[in-house]
Amino acid sequence: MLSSMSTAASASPRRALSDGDRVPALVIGSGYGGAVAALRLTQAGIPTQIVEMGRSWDTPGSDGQIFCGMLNPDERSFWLADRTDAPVSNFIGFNINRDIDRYVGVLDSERFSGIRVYQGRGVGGGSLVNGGMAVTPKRDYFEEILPSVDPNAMYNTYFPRANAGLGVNHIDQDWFESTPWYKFARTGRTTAERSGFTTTFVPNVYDFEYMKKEEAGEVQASGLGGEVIYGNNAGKKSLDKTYLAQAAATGKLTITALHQVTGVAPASGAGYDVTMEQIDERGNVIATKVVTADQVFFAAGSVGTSKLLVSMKAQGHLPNLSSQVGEGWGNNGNIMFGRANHMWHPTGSKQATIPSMGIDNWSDPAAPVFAEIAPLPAGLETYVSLYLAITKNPERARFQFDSGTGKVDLSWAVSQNQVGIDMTKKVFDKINRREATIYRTDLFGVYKRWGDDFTYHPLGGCVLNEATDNYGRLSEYPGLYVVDGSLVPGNVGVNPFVTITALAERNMDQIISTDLA
Ligand code: FAE
Repeated sequence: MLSSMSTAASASPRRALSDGDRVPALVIGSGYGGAVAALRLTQAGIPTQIVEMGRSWDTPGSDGQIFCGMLNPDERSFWLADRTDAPVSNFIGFNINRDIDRYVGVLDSERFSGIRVYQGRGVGGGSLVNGGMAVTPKRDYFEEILPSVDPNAMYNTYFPRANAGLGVNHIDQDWFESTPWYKFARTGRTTAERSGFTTTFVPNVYDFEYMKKEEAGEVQASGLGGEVIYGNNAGKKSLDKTYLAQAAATGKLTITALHQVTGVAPASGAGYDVTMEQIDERGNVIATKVVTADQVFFAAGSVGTSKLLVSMKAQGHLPNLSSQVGEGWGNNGNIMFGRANHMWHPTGSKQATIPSMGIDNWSDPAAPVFAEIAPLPAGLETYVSLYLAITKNPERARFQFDSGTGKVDLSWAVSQNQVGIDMTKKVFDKINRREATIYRTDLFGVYKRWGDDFTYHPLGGCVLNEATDNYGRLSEYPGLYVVDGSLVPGNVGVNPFVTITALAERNMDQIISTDLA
């Protein structure tokens, strides 16, 4: 278990990998799965190389800040895009996106034919851009989705280990009740409870004690300064400050940033050849390298890992991979939407960017919904209650290689979200009837009620005990492992990173003690 949290961002790359290098362990991606793998491998004494396509977010820009805020996005906001692509794209008839220079920004909205998938890019992966909501899933649902995993081991050992390693903390409830910064959450709670729904506080990796100091004006404002999806300049325990910093402290980790892995294939002799493209900060390929690794850990996220494996299988580089590779992808039932409150129910011109409360209707079989009461930190009173609903949407999709384009697409269609919308409506139609309020139709386009064409929570594509063995091994290829969100079968009922972290802890325990001892 991690003993202490380093506050120094000491997870910087020490050297870039060179063409022709031979290494013991290579981890593709530096999000939750990759950070856990790197820490446990380095602690076991194994020199470990992380290869990450995004940049290392440790150097300030010309404004003295590492990240840009949500109300003034610049090139640092989006991954190689000419225009921002904010999830809440419109307001009262206006598109609020703006043109930016193409740059290796921190948030990607990767477009497939039927869905946009938001992902973090950089050393720390999704932890750099997410809301920090750190939720352990309900045990009965976890047992339902992953029946091959021993729940006692998860709930007694690995979830507690993940929570400690991530630095999860709880909001001071007295402060929550009094601060103007959570007025939006209290309004969301009042209206939910008046319709008979249950609300719950949600733990977070944002340091709530730091946030109190922000309110007092004692420290730099971040969660109270309009920062989250394009990065937090302070306050958040992202992976570069927790797992990755601990791994770097062993002296056995190197991180090669701005390198995108494009291929993995058996090497002549032992191990695997990992092909990667080095890019500059404008996305131009400046070198192609091949590094040979004894062990390769796929931690490129649900989308990144699935795309790589599906294309390697289809192109004949890893032909024996299971036919389950690419299957079982879901969007965690994500639906975003807003309600228009009456003027006597303001949500506040001051809004913390970090969510702290959810509406928990998961146990209702007719409307299994866990809805985060989300902030809309516009800097002015909007009377909008915004929500990100996680629904028990059973729809799944697959990743498929298109030999014509050489690319991998995802078969998800927008219509597959209808079941999630129907579940959401059962809860929020009731609230609207009770409050005599309506849904906003101006936040996700022009007269568009539901943010149903994107997800924050891609899951699956390489499901545990289906595409891999019960510990993430790609058994057809000894030495290849999957450790990220692609192992989770499409839906986990809550925000996913605690589950991804805990599963990675469990699997790495097994892999290190049996395969690498
Ligand atoms: P991830 O963190 O995505 O890491 C994958 C890494 O691999 C990334 O750094 C990629 O740049 C890198 N990569 C990809 N392909 C390649 C390649 N070919 N070569 C080299 N590197 C590559 O994966 N979850 C919560 O639990 N609570 C929240 O409050 C929450 N809020 C969110 C808000 C936003 C805006 C977003 C986008 C996500 C949010 N999530 C939240 C989801 C969470 O961040 C996500 O489930 C995890 O980050 C997934 O972890 P993985 O390790 O699977």
